[in-house]
Amino acid sequence: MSDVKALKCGFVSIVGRPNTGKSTLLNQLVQEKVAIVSPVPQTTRTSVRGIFTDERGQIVFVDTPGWHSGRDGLDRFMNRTSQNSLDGVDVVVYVVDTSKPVGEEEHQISQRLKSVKVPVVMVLNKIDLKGEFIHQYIALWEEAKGKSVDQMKDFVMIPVSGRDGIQTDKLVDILFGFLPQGPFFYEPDIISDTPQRQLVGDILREKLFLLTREELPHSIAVVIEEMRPVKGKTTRIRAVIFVERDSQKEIVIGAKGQMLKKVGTMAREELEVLLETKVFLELHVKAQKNWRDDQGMLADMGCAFDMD
Ligand SMILES: Nc1nc2c(ncn2[C@@H]2O[C@H](COP(=O)(O)OP(=O)(O)OP(=O)(O)O)[C@@H](O)[C@H]2O)c(=O)[nH]1
Ligand SMILES: [Mg+2]
Repeated sequence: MSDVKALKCGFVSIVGRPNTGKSTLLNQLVQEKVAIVSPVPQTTRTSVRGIFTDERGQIVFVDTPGWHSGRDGLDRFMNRTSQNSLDGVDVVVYVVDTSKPVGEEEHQISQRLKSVKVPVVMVLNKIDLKGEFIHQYIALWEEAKGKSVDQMKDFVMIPVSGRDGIQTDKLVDILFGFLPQGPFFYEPDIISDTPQRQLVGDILREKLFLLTREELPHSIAVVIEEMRPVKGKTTRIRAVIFVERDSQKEIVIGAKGQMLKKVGTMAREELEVLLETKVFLELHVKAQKNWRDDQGMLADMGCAFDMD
């Protein structure tokens, strides 16, 4: 490793509205799946760290839940998590989806971000889809700041495709340019610090999001009740899938249990690679009304407030 004094190390928060590709970008940047991804908005519910290290230094990326307008307990936790991620970071990466027009949520986000004290990098994402609305996002930022982009200090825009890795190396170069000198925060071979139980629950939730449609994903939560090695070669996992209504329970289970079986098979394949053991997966489905406002349940899922 090069001279420690010359290393650049810092924290970079990745924020934006739901579904703009924040988690996909994080996975691309650290070259590993550390955050789950789905076509459904509000996939990410807790902040997830992904750590990039090379001879230049270390970037600790903090992926966050997409900012949205919902108001129940989980929504408030998610939005506050994103808001808190702005504290103490060295750079904010603001990810926008250039294949979609600017919407109301985007106006609120740009208002929140306009006064952050650290450099903001606007990632004009999904450029593989041709970036039809790029100009709207530039105008949005100019409106929020009250001046044109070329008059802005510490503001950079970069078109990127997180999915295809277009210009993501360039983004890393830009970020290193903003980071202070300092020592590593993590050992160089660490890519994520997400607790394994949380990742296992998230992987199950990702499969449920991919296989169920429409509004159902917002009603789904996964709690890992048990996870332990059996005879060294197998991991036994018991998970409870919570939904809000009995009718949703039927959808998750599916005719003759087909849906649940599919979810289990897809999740098990990925979990066996992650845990490097065989996996025995026991899934239960329970209906619990209003779990999104139940502080105890939210705490079990790692979605609890520390205060108030
Ligand atoms: N075409 C294209 N699709 C992308 C790109 N990045 C992400 N996607 C897709 O956009 C959808 C959302 O991606 P996520 O990474 O889950 O988005 P997110 O911003 O983390 O979403 P939340 O966690 O809900 O806030 C998925 O279907 C991705 O495959 C990209 O660069 N190009
Ligand atoms: Mg996400």
